[in-house]
Amino acid sequence: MSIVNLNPHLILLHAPAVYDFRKHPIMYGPIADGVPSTPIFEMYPIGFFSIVEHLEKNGLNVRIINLAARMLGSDSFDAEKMIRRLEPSAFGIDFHWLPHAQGSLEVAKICKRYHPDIPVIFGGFSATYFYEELIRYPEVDFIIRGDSAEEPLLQLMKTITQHKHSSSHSSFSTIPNLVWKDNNGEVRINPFTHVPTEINKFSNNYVSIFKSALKYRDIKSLIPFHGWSSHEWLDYPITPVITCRGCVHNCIFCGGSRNALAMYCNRGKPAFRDPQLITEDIVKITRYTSAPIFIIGDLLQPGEEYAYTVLEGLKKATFENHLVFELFDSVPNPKEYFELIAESVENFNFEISPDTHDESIRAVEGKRYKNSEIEENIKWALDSGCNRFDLFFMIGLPFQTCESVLETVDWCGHLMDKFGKRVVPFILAYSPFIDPGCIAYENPEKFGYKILFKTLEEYRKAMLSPSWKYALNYETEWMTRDEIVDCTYQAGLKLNTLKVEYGLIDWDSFKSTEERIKLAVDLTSEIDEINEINDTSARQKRLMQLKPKFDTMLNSVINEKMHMEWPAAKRNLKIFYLLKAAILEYLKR
Ligand code: B12
Repeated sequence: MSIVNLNPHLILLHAPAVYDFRKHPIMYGPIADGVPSTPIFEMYPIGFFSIVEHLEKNGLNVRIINLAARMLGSDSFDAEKMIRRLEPSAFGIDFHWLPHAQGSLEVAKICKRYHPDIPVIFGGFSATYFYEELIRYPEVDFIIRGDSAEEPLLQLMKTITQHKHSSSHSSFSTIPNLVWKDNNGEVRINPFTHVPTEINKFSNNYVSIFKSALKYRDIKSLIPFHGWSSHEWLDYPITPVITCRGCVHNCIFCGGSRNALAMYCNRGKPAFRDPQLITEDIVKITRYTSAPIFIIGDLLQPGEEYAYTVLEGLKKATFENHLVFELFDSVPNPKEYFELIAESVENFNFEISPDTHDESIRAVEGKRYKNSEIEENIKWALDSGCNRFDLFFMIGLPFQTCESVLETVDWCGHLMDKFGKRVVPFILAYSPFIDPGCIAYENPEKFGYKILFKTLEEYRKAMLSPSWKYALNYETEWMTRDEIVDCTYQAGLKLNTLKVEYGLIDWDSFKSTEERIKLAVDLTSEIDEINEINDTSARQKRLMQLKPKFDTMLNSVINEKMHMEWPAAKRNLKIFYLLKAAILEYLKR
């Protein structure tokens, strides 16, 4: 543990969605109400973990700096000053989620301003989709396309570190999936051939991340989300376990669907990690934390046998962690499945996204299950001992009017009434963007959508809109942007009332959510009025006056974040075991 290498080969930077959000007056609205992060989207891609693991295994030093979380954590944190002091061989910036269009490019500009000779590498889903436009920004040197960047990035980093003192670029042309600029500034697009069909070597291993924290003596920069303080996260370090890359389903609005990934990530079919390895990953994680473990991807996706193998494995282990399972479809044999889960793990929770109560709308979206099947699933899950069953509903669907949305909220009331407090519904709008590459985005007319922005530059600017209404990239034949926003607030108010009625939330929580939604409604009209002002500086001045009010809604608008937290045991992170494992792994090298 003697070396503290302050100049790692690669520094992965995670930008805030908007740079510098602390200075821009923006009402982001409920765009992040369905996820643990704020609308700054401070959570970095989980793929950072497998990138760190793969590169470190191959002798490179990698450090993660979550600039977004550091900036949220402290008003005085100076990202520019921090970047100025860094001296890696390359910077890697994720442009995975489209809302980072403005922030990731601003951070790249800062890297270039202070370090014109250090290469800047982009990667992630949005970088892949918009690669042709992205590579033309002067602050971008390289893009690695695809959902599996580990190996091409390793090859690129080896080439960069070997060529540090030479001007030869020829070896870049053999790196798969790479998009780059040659010495004459010409864009070169290498074949997109690296799409692994097997992902067993990418474990869900968080030890390498803690090893990195030890090495750079910087845990604050690693905090994956809601980094108000590292202590809070240490209390609730929910840990994801990735089961696959790709998906078997084709939900029309999902940028990670089968067709979407075939279209822009060249992925012909999903790759699943072996079920025995999923069990091993989970058991390993339980040694370091007693926090909830979120299994990403429905275990039933590749078939019942896969799910049953994972569960049989878990049955042999003993742990108290709450496991969270996703359902992408209704379970064909719910009684048997939920009973098996109950036999295999002590604490379990579920989530499903029926999106609407209207079965015909759900079918257009690509989800064919019936309400009666959902109710059956909930019943069997709860009867078997499930602690909590979350349901997600969406606004902005084909054929969906605001009336239909409010009927969906009625159905939420029915479910809470029938099943009690363990059933927790959420409602959200597709926001800020319908995912590029998804079926609805690529064939908007077919589904009654109008896509309002197409280029990366339009998205970059959209993120600076004063209110989320103007950032929305779509409207439907059935709802304009105004109606989508208005309906989201109406649905939020109604669901909030039902939640207090059925005892899911307390009075204080009800009141604060109601006040926030009403404030958001008022601010929406005020922003509309301000938008009519022609003089840019007068407009900006008026918006700046509202910024303190906008900032009261950063944490959430229609759903309070704490209601999204899964049940968990106390004293979550077993730091001693984690440190021990990190040190052992460090010594192995
Ligand atoms: C799990 C998941 C989540 C989780 C966890 C996210 C996380 N921390 O990664 C949660 C639920 C929190 C989430 C939130 C959101 N998500 Co999400 N999510 C997924 C999901 C289902 C799986 C992702 C996964 O398994 N990744 C596997 C890991 C191993 O890969 P990876 O993280 O993508 O990283 C690899 C590559 O992308 C690349 N890469 C990534 N970064 C970089 C950087 C560099 C420099 C390089 C070279 C490469 C590189 O290399 C990595 C390793 O190979 C996908 C759908 C899908 N089928 O993929 C949607 C998906 C990625 N999410 C999406 C969206 C829109 C969001 C939200 C913006 C939604 C919202 N409005 O709240 C938020 C953003 C949250 C934030 N940043 O704070 C869209 C993205 C579309 C787009 N182009 O913008 C997707 C495609 C589908 C969807 N609608 O859900 N999400």
